[in-house]
Amino acid sequence: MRTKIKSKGFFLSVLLLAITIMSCGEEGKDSSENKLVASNANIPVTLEMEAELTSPPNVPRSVGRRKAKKLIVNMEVLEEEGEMADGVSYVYWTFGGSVPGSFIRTRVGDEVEFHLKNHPNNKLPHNIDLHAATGPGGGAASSFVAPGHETQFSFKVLSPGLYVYHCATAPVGMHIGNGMYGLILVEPEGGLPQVDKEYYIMQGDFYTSGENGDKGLQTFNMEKAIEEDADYVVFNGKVGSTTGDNAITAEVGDRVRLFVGNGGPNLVSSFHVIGEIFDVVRVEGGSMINENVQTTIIPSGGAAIVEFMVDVPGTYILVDHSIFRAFNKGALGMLKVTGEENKKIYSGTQKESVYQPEIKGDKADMAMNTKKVEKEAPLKNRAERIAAGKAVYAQTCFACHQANGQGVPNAFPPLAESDYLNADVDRAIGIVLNGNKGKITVNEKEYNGIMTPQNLNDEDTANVLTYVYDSWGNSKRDVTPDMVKKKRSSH
Ligand code: HEC
Ligand SMILES: [Cu+2]
Repeated sequence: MRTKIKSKGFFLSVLLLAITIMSCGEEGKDSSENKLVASNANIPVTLEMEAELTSPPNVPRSVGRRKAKKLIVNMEVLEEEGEMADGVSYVYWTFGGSVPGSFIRTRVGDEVEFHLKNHPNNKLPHNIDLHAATGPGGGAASSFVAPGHETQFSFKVLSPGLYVYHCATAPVGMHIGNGMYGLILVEPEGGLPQVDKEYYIMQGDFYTSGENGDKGLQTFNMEKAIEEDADYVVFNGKVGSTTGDNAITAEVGDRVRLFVGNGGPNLVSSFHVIGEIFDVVRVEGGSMINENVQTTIIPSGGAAIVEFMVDVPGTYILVDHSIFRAFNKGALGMLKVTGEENKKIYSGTQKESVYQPEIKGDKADMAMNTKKVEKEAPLKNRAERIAAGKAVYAQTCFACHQANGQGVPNAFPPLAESDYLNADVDRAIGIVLNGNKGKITVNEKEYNGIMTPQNLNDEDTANVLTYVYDSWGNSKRDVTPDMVKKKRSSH
């Protein structure tokens, strides 16, 4: 559609429009949009300035009322080793040293003079395709650059919206899969409405030589990438980029705007913030506005702008609601909101009491039967108890502490080789029985989360802890139902 604008057809339609404004109605929305974009091509630029570039989660200052300018973008490609997850490293290919790459903020009518510099220490040639640019390859054809070289091209920014840029050098999927993507925002004349907080979040999927959690330096795995079998799905390039101390923040009453992109290379994101409703979504980063949205879809190579007011303090979790990606592959971030409670909007737990419905008829028999079975076959030997504990773990603890007890950085502490666990068995029993909140330090890292009571009986509690102590380099000690019973009654 946009190429049409620049063709003769466009001039013809302008001519027609000049002759009769009535024709506008017949040609419909398409032509009025074309007219707008075409007139953006004629916005004059006067001064020149260097673009402010920021790494995630930050964004440059808004354009506000500034006039269109010649905007000079100096972007450096860096191939650098970074951390994918705790103890897992990866050689990222980046625009500007971060994944996603530096955020570029422009307005319609800007004439972007793009300088792409390929650092001499890099090993490969790269280029850039900006979805905000109109022209062959979005700039890719003009920006191919070898290590130790710089290329320059320029483009006129025609259409407002939030756009992805990425490397388009063959094999394209590999360059994108190694982190070569970012966002470029084109604000309309006069800028987007002012908000209190703005952040830059971009999802990406990664395919590594080892499995998720395998330590050490990981390399790109082409077969898994082709199968779309991601080991990591993350926000801002790594597991935990936006959790714990790295969480983005706001205060009660703030209006928050998230510029959310998806670099892919493969997966479509179902972007959701747990505990919030998006007041406004600029769908696919374009001009269409949707309101009161729970989850918005962000295609690979696409973006969305979401906005919401934060009314109640607390931690809001950003996820790809394809939820195993969030809890098992890393697509999880946090927005921490501080300020006054508002009990009218959210009460917190008002009451907690025992719920024990009367069991009648068949169900009662069944319940008694199970009890009988439990009594008839007590698990005496250690191997049996560990096996039973493993099953409890898979049902109850796994979601937070993860399959191999490795936890989730800044969110859920590890149970594997946990100094905290091994130091005090009585305390560990207490945590499983009663939950835990407040700051604790596990293996020199601080956690400040909430573990709820697990509602397990003495037997299951003993078994799961015996399993945990027996696994992943822990101290191998036994936890018996009697120990649990004693702890329970001492409470
Ligand atoms: C909903 C998530 C969640 C579940 C489910 C969960 N935990 Fe936790 N667990 C946590 C959090 C969060 C903490 C840290 C609490 C804090 O910061 O005070 C924690 C802390 C712990 C600790 C102490 C810290 C350490 O790493 O040694 C132990 C032991 C533990 N959990 C065991 C278990 C066991 C066993 C189960 C299953 C029966 C379980 N947890 C289920 C979230 C969870
Ligand atoms: Cu590249």
